Amino acid sequence: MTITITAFDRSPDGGKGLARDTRVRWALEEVGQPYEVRLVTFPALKEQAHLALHPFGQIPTFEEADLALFETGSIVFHIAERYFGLLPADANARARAITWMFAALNTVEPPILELMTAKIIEGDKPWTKDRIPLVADRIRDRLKQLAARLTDAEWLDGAFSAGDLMMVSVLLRLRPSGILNECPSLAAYVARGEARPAYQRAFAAQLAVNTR
Ligand code: GTB
Repeated sequence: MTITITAFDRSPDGGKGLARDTRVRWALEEVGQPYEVRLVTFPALKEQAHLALHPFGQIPTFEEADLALFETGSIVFHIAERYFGLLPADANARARAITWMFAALNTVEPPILELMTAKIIEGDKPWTKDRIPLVADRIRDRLKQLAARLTDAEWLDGAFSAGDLMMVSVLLRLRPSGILNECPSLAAYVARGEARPAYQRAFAAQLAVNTR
């Protein structure tokens, strides 16, 4: 059955891995599942055909046979559950890997998104200059806690899992801010994720779309 995902017709970052189809592409590459991509323009995101798939008018979505999903957490979890390679077989290890997926999305990503919002969407507001350092410090707190748990391990809990895929995906959005490099062990963790052949294939495919 063909898997089809949606991605930006033109990503604002020029296809450098920051848009969220990257994590879905990466998951599919890790489990060795081929997929097709339907490119969507910004206006088309808010049209009925796309809203029927994604109630918030965003990318990415995932379709396979009669299943349609939105939200990268749900999509990556579904891929990890259905195909071999992203979740350990042991039930407890599996539960911990899933916990790291939630931690990435619910605990680490929110302040990172706040920083993006402060810089990009609210960049011209009078409070932005004062707000950015506060948000940046909240991110630094999370990074310190995460680095304390990771120590010098390669991955968060044993072998690479969907938890690492999600955590690396969330953290790499920090690189342009310089905050990631303040924490060398996490910068190295992200670099290990990006060095995986599956990530490289996902990145190259997204870049190709945006440089066509
Ligand atoms: N919670 C949802 C999920 O995880 O799937 C969030 C999905 C989401 O934010 N999608 C964004 C989108 O469709 C694209 S990824 N936005 C259009 C809209 O809301 O109208 C966010 C994103 C976009 C571009 C860059 N970039 O170019 O730097 C970075 C991140």
